[in-house]
Amino acid sequence: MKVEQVMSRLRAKYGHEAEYLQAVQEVLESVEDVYNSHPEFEEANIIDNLVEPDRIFTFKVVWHDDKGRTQVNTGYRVQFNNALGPYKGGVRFHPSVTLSTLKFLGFEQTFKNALTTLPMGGAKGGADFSPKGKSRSEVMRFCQAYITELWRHIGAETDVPAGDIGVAGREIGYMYGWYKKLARENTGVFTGKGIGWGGSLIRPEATGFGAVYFVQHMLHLQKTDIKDKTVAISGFGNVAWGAALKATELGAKVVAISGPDGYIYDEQGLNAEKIAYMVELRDSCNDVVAPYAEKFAGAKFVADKKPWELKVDIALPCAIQNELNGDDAKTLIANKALCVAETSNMGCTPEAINELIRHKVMFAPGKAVNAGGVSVSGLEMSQNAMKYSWTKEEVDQKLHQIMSNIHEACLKFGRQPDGYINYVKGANIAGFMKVAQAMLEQGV
Ligand code: 2IT
Repeated sequence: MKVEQVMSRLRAKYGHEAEYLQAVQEVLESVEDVYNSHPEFEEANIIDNLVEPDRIFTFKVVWHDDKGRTQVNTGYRVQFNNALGPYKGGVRFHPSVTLSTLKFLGFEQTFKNALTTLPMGGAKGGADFSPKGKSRSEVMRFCQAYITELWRHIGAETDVPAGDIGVAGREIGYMYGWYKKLARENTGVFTGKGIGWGGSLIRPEATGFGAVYFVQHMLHLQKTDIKDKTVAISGFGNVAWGAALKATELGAKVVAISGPDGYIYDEQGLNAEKIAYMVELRDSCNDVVAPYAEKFAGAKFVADKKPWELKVDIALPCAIQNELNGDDAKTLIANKALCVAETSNMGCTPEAINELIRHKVMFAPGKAVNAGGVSVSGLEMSQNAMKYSWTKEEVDQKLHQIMSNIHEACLKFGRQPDGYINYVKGANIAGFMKVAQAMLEQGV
């Protein structure tokens, strides 16, 4: 396999799908050598088989807004690969969603889910719907219209959706409620469900908690700790919330959060009250962080900028793909940042990743760092199958163990001759080998 040949074939077919091509290229570059040392992979043409999604559903989502007007959006589900288990992955409602977005996310999810070691394949869904400014009943009608189209293609043993940007507990509730009416069954077909009706404890916190546990492993390996470190977080959604909560609990000082309108610099650091306010802002559905600076003295709002210009020890991109670019990476390096952990999926551009690795900054990719979310989704599926639930402590302990195993897998495949850990290589090779081996064993 030659990366350039595969990429030029994909570019000819999918030249307009920039995010998908970016995600595939990163993985292929990481695995090229290992793949080529396994002639049986090449013989079975695993690469061509693995870069194409198994199937894609695209559909029109028609719903009525509060004024009674008909609204039309485009909905998708990309079932990428089920070599390791039922298709599994979140649903994103955001105006930027295209097929390219969901193909990149489904591709990444396949390897991320492999890293968790739980039996889950990879998928992703969503729609170009903007929840911003929508009323509760508009969101409900949209979720119902989305599921009216999708319900036949999902199921507890087939494809298990969950949340992502714009989809949290409320939306999962509406989608699950509608699915039940249509399918006339009550199974664990979604994860991220409410605690009272099949959800798992710790699921809302899991992505952020898992990311901070992973960062702790990275820091401990370099004989340091998150305590007393300054942290910049982007975003103020579910993932940013979990990360802020755990980092603060472990004694770090979270000095920044951000939104589409700009970022907040809070020199004193977040605390429980401020984190609770951040959730209030999110739930308001206005998509702005600026009001934080009006509420808390000493906090500053910087319009239309990202928090990567701040001097911090740790940067956690927690918002969306390609939110940290090459120039941001250069600024962080100049400011002597210790660690950048991608908590959003593909949060850093290839230029940013190259800069960070070239300067030997600790850097880990989303599919390792943010795997805690889907891991607890996997644990929610286990609990649903058992018709039983674990305590908070039990789930948290399992999450700890999974993040520690993922870190070990990254070390195994990512340690460079000079001792630097290339977590991108480590995560990509570990995830890829597992999926490729399963595909080979199951035949075509
Ligand atoms: O990107 C992700 O891993 C998620 N949005 C969570 C997926 C899941 O199935 O819990």
